[in-house]
Amino acid sequence: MKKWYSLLLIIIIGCSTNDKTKPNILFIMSDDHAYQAISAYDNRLINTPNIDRIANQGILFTNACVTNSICAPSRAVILTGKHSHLNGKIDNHAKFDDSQITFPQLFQKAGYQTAMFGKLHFGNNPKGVDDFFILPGQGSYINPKFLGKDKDTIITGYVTDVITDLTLDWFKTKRDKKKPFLMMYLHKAPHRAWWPSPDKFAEFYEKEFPEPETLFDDYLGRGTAAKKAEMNILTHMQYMHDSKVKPSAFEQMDKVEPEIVYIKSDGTFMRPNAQGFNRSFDRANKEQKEKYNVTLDKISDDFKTNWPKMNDKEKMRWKYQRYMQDYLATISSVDENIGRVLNYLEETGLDKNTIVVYTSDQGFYLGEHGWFDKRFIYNESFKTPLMIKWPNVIKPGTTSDEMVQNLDFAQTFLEAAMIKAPDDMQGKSLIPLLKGDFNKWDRDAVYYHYYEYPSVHMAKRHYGIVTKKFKLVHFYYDIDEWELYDRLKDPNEMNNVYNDSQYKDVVKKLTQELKEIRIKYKDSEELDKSFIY
Ligand code: SGN
Ligand code: CA
Repeated sequence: MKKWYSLLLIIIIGCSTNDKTKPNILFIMSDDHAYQAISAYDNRLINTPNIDRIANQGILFTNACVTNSICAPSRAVILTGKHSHLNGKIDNHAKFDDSQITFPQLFQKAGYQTAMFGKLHFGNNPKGVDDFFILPGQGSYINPKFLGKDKDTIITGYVTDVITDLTLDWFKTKRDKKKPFLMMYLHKAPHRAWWPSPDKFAEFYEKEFPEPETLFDDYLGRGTAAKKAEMNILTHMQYMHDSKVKPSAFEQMDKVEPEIVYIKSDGTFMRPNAQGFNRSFDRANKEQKEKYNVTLDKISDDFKTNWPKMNDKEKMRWKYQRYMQDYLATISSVDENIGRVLNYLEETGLDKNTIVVYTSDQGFYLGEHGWFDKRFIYNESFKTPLMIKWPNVIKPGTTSDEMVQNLDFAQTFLEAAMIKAPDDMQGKSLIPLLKGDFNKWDRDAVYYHYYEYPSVHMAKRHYGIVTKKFKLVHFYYDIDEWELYDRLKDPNEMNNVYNDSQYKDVVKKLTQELKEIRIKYKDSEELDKSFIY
């Protein structure tokens, strides 16, 4: 009998120690989710009650940002804890060197059970995960294909639901209860071309959204980079591919407009945008197509009737509404599906010892400055949503405006799991901020470096330093221009004050700090040149 008691005691102590000492981690990341489209940050566009649960029960970061605002590079920074110039994945095209240590490998080695479902964007064999189903490259919204550990598969359904089903199925049938887990639950939505589920498509088509103040920005207070970028909703967003006007709607139009049809050098014209539309829509089966068609036909009818009468301002407004209807509809699915996973954790009691993180691989423009897409160090693309809940550690309802980056995630998770971080990781663990030890946080500035140019959207190469108050940027490669923004006085970043004499001292001080931070993170002009190809 005595033996039994001691054994029971050992088991109880063993379990509870394990519970307390090794938290589970649920890392949720979406692709291109703007903080403007999360009600915990801003409720003008959409309500996201489930994502908000994470912020309400934990901490919300209002100055969280990325080091390089583009998909695959951001993911490489998160996995390695190193800036792009050191991990080598400077843009979406560079190869990811998978001989590098990534944080999931360290978790796996330390006895965690690890899994990954959804969009990684590179590689077909993610290292350090016991189980995975990842989308090949960008993946598809409708009936997506997945690369699996044992075999590849195509799953019928809408991508956000499917990724969640895979995640929940893993929890229910594969989780090893004796081990803590690291789950990487990675959404494809709301990436371009913003295909919602058929139901959300119909629901959101009926809605109208407020326009941002700077929708009609003429970029006069800015430099060459903003003027030359190809991400304007009026000029660069495509009627078929993005606004989802059916290709057939154009065939019935008697006028050929250069902005919707490309004239080839031999005088014939083609409809390149139809390819994008078809690539997504053709994946739908008969039943799905019928559902989508109800809304698609409404869009096409509206377009055919009204577009010929519209001036440029009206076209901009029309495209903006179409954009928001679809983008936000995809977010609504993300939010509901996150709710399913959070509910599961609560129902099983797993929530008590699980750190839940919600973030995006970068921010996104929702019409601010007339733009969609990302890439720039300017606010909407530089900042990214970040909220973390950790019961009994993070005080519910905390907000922090500290300058934190996706570079910090690896070291934060490793410290939470009491795993030693490699010395060459370049971030800073956020644990003091999570524990409310705000005076133990001593970072004033972060470093940023974007490379992918020339490329789609033509955002020029640049690097810069950002503090809570200022942003100093150097555009280089084919131009040599400097910009300074006063983040507090000019939150919309309408005026470059680099040459304003009032900011002479700020420019001097920040230029020196930028030099120092480049040295600190081991970036240099030589490296800049080595990445020019
Ligand atoms: C595609 C998109 C771009 C987007 C890049 C990179 N065009 O090329 O708008 O900037 O991906 O996105 S699309 O017509 O194919 O939708 S990233 O998130 O993968 O970096
Ligand atoms: Ca992205």
